[in-house]
Amino acid sequence: MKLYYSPGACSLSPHIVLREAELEFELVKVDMRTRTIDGGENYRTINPKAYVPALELDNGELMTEGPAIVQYLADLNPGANLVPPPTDPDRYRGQEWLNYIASEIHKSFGPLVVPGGSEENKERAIAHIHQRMEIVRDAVSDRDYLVGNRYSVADIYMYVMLRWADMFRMDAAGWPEFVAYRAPIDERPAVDAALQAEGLK
Ligand SMILES: N[C@@H](CCC(=O)N[C@@H](CS)C(=O)NCC(=O)O)C(=O)O
Repeated sequence: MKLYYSPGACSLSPHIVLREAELEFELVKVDMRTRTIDGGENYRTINPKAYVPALELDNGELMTEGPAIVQYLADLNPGANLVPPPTDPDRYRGQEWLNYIASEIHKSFGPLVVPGGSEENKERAIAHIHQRMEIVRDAVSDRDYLVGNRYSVADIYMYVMLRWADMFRMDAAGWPEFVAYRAPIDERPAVDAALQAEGLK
């Protein structure tokens, strides 16, 4: 398998999952400015959506959308326990979180990265992200992880969002509940290896 990624982007989430699940993979870096990969190939010809992450399966098919990719990868190695099995209600609670993080948090960062965005729009986006993150903060205030109190792909996705909150110096990054929630994830060897491989450490 090949993971198309950009350092520190949301593709870090499937990258960590690949390592947690001990799967074999190759990393392919996408230059998001030129939308090319090493060697100059146009990324749009590989992924018409032109964004990361994208996962090329061993049969050549392409899978996109982070929440789908992480669940697929987790299912490839059930022994890694990164998603509950089908019919377990916690599997769908995990999907609830993945969807919440994708649509309510991840996409809300948009105004912060739009070139030339106004300060007013950025402040509004930050206030909105804080409001959405409060829901997650409250969920982890009396537990270690989001689903069934065991580390899962939802935590990995949220971890990437917390790294972004930190990068944009948002207050949420310092909320004690998030500091406590994030600390053991920071310590995981798979997380460390992914950060090193993306040149983030
Ligand atoms: N819906 C996609 C969104 C992916 C996405 O927003 N990727 C960002 C990096 S975190 C990106 O490549 N942005 C460049 C662009 O949208 O053109 C997913 O959940 O995988």
